[in-house]
Amino acid sequence: MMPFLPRSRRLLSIALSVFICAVIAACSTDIPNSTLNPNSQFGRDIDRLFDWLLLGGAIVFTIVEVGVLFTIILFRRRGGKGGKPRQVYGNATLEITWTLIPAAVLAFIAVPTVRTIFKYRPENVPADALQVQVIGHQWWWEFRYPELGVVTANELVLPVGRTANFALTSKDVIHSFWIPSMAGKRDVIANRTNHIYFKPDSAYAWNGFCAEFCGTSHANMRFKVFTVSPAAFDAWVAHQKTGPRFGDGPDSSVAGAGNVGAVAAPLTLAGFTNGKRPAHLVPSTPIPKGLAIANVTGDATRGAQLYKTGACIACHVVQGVSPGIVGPNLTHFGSRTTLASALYPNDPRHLALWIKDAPAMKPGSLMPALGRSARTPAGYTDQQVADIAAYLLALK
Ligand code: HEC
Ligand SMILES: [Cu+2]
Repeated sequence: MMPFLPRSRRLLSIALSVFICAVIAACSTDIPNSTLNPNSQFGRDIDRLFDWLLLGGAIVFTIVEVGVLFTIILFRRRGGKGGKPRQVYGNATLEITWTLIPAAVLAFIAVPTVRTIFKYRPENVPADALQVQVIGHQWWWEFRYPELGVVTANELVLPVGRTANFALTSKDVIHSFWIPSMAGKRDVIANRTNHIYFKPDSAYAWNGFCAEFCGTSHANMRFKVFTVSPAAFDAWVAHQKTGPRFGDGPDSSVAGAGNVGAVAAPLTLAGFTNGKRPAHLVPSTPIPKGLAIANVTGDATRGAQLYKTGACIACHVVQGVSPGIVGPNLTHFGSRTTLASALYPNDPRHLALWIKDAPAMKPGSLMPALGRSARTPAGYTDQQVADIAAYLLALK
């Protein structure tokens, strides 16, 4: 039998393994959700502040620890000599010193911090910035580009090299807008407009989050950010400004693509086709237990009819079709890569399950269950749900 390692060796080997794990983790390059991998000047400025504070903290920590260890060792109780140590009360010099040192440390922290805060005041936004309105809802994000006449949800598209200036408000409770790899967080509050702006400096796709607890599905309130070339952005805007493409162009040929057994739809956004999308873009939320739908193929033409005559029109906008005011704009829903604020991939199966029972797919969701089940016997049949899903996916 192997002899047990002595205690000190065991502790050393644990410390070493932790250290090695940390070093290996630091080598990872695909870290899309990290503030330590900034992709805008604002993000880099915050990151530099963090580096300085970490360095300063490390220096203070080292000085204090050395002092503590020194005192412990030098003034330890030695064998034979017993009794109380000498008691010292009140030492003005010491007290003034240990007040002044932290004050100096705070000043050292405050100067660069306040300077960075002021650098990014709303007044300093460049005149040519792209204006984007962000409206937080329980539990999804509405994005409006007022100058461009574009409204979308849960997927933000931004041009590289141009400052995007966000005006943030909420329809209900307090949320917080956060794209870790771009900039800091900013609260999203009703009856108030907060601002944040930054200039993305590389083309890629990123994850965004709600960073303020806002209710049951707070953790499910995510979004995607696509930073694309100015030309790709212009093309995206031109496309968004058109009405839904269903029935008036080649895209209507995808009508038959609505098999709810299918897992992946051939989606494209800014060049991120399914095959090429980085892993962090594809949501991996499991389908809740007990939720199922028959393996049927949806028909988009029938779906269009059902949509136009159904409850959907009260809550959703499809430009020229329905004027709803509660839920996300669905005009170009088929060109989005994700569903339900980036919780699921946008494919026929997930979409059909969503329409069938949204509150099961997303706890607390304010979209009611619309498919037939024991709870909702008057709901749409699985075939009807698949038809509606095929219609929405055809809205490129
Ligand atoms: C009572 C209002 C209401 C009705 C009726 C309703 N929805 Fe919704 N819908 C919502 C809300 C609110 C959300 C956002 C839910 C969330 O993400 O938490 C939503 C989300 C969605 C989404 C996801 C959008 C996205 O950007 O990811 C789709 C798709 C959708 N609804 C389709 C439908 C269809 C199809 C119908 C009709 C069969 C329908 N909805 C009926 C309120 C409604
Ligand atoms: Cu939120």
